[in-house]
Amino acid sequence: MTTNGQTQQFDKTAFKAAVEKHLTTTYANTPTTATSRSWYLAMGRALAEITTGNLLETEQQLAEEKVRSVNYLSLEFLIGRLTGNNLISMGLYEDVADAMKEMGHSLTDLLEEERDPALGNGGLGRLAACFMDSLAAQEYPAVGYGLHYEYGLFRQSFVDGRQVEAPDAWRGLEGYPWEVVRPELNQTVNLYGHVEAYKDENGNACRRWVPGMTVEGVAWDLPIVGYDNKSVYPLRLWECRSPAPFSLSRFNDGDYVGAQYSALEAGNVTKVLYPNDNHDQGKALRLMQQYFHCACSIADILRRHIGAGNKIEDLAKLETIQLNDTHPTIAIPELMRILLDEYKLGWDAAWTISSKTFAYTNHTLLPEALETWSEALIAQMLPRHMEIIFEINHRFMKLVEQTWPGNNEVKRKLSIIEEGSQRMVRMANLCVVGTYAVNGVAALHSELVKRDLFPEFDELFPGRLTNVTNGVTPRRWIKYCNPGLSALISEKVGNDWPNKLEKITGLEKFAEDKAFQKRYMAVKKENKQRLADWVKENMDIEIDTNAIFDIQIKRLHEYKRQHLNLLHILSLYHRLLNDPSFDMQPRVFFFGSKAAPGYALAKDIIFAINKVAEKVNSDSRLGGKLKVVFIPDYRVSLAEILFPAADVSEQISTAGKEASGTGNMKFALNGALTIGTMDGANVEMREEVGDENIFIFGLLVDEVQKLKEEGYDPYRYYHADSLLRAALDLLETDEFTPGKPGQLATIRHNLLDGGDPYLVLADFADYVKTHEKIDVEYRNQENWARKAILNTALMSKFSSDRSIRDYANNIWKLKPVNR
Ligand code: GPV
Repeated sequence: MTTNGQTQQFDKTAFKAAVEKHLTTTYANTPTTATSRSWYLAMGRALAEITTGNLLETEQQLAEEKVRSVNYLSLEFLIGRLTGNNLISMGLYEDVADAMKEMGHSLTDLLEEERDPALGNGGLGRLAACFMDSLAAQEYPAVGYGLHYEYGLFRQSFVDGRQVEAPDAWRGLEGYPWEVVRPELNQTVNLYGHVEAYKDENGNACRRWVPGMTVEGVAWDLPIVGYDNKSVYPLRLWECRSPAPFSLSRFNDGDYVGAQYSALEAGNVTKVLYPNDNHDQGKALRLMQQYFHCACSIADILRRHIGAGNKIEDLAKLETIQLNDTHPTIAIPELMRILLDEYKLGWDAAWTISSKTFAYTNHTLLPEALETWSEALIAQMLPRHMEIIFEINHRFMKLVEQTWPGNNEVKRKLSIIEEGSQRMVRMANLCVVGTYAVNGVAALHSELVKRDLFPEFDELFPGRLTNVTNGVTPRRWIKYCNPGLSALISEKVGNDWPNKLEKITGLEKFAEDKAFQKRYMAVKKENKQRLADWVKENMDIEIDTNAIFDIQIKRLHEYKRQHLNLLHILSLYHRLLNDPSFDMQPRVFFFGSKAAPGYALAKDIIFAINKVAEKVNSDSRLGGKLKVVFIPDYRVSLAEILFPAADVSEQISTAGKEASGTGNMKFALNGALTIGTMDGANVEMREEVGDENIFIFGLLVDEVQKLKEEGYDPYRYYHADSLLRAALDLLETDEFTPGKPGQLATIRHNLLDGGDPYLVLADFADYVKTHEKIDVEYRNQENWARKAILNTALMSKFSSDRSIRDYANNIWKLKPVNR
């Protein structure tokens, strides 16, 4: 029996009985015939009994105490597998491992049965998951609101080197053991129709939405388990259902079958996650998802608020709503609509509440990612919301006129409505106007938000634009994924570092300690072996753990410059084959990345890397010095193997383009050295570890801007640098695609003649030179060990616990509530 956070005491006998009960009654299996999958499911259900109980108790306590909470609205929560992580938070990992062993099963094997819930694309969705973990670990009252997609991010495979997408039915046939449906929290969501004017009982002119269709929102709760405490918060995911025929107009017209048919279509709102990262596609179904998410979430927030006996006027005192990028912006006019049309508040009273309730996080400056929706589309799907947006803008334009009288240029720039052949609603502008705080996600990014994206807004609303530097949860990203390193850290600094990451700084004094260096590097070696074993088993590629493991794992995007990495690999290939004096440490380059299905160049880059890998890995002339491994279907559970195994972390975006990055932090915490540009959070990581312990290269933000103004000429670099020329020209040949020259030429063409906005060739020479430095530094293993240890020791700033405290103290004004 053990005492810990989530259970008063763990009763092993009772737990085993609960597992067996679920095995037989929930999953219709017997202990003798059940597969590992059934055992995993039964174990998950037995554990979820504990967390669901604690979730309900937490919910009730917070409602009774009338405490202030944050509501984190996000279209994506990339939570990854929950079982192993929840066991750690519950303090039950060892106990449950014992219990399952007594039942004849290895816990680690059972954990492999869980399919990743991939309800997000990349950094933005994973950040939301880390933030929920940190809110619960520190007991800041919170509810996460997202969508219960039937299919998460697609599963990726390679066919002849090309990405192929398949649906990701993450729940399987049996359903996900950690989720519980909450039918009493159902919501009804309206769509389409028109707005009508009417007079209320006092003769006041009012307006109301007469919807054309309704759909049902079903709430599914996943438990966010507080580490080492008794709090469990809900991650509430809405599923769209359309159980009844509900095209009201067609139904009333007697078109019964037609009404049913469109109801079926509406039932598809939460079918699938849009697979775009940092890119706005402008599809009507996506707007419907966004509104469905916001309507359900706002209604649920109001249900909780009013249900606990609070007045609507006190909403902003007790609730704050964080918008994770602009994806949930439509929540602003939705709350306004409810306050105006349902609670009958006047505009000013409603606006005061709404604009003090919402805050907004900006995650990108990339123009193609800044969302706009056509007025026509919004007016058709959400007619009353379009009216409210116009009214918000009308009043805002008056403020702009007062501040800059007669200046139409600034009006055009700041307006929520973009004029043009078709008028568009700029969601970011609506967010800045309609919230009390706007933050970027790293110091550099937040400065650029003020300087380049919203300079006039910063003047108009001084203090509204701020920074909260991102972070990652040390529970999943060290303790769970790197048990070897965790044991070593605990031995040196005590075992409370997972929720007090400042403690990890205590490792600094062991950086020079030879014995410690050996043990630290031995852990790294074990982690490299774990990855090598995975690669052998799943891809049948042999790799040597003495090689430098150089890893780039992130979504595929031109701005992240996987093709710069590829050019470096091609340059090494060229030198190994053509320069007898050239020597290098053996290196394995790993990639893990999904391309948006419609992003042709990104898919071409995947194809090129795979083709280069095929050739390089079997080319005996290279003497095993160079290997390339593109891990298929990169996802959170593979990230957990990759981060701990890295020697070198690739963070090579064009300066000014990566808002923060969070993989960079996970690598450094796990003792990889970064090769990176002065971009996003790399800048702050350099501040923490010092210039000697990070490999910085490339143009600075201002140099990028200057070069663009002067006119970037890729051929200048091509003609001046024979190595670059050799690398690029290899892409024209059939070296990697025997008998089919030109198959990789699109990349070369894009970089030389495509007006590459990411200046890949401009950073190539410095990138290569910096990699040569890495090669030299790695040869001295004591030197490398010292730097790696210092990276782990000096990363405490990048705990998402610190990020959440920044939000709580500086933006949300939120206090922890201990259970
Ligand atoms: I906007 N981000 C993302 O993953 N998807 C998006 O659609 C958008 C932003 C990312 C940024 O690219 C990263 O730099 C950042 O670290 C992350 O959001 C979390 O803030």
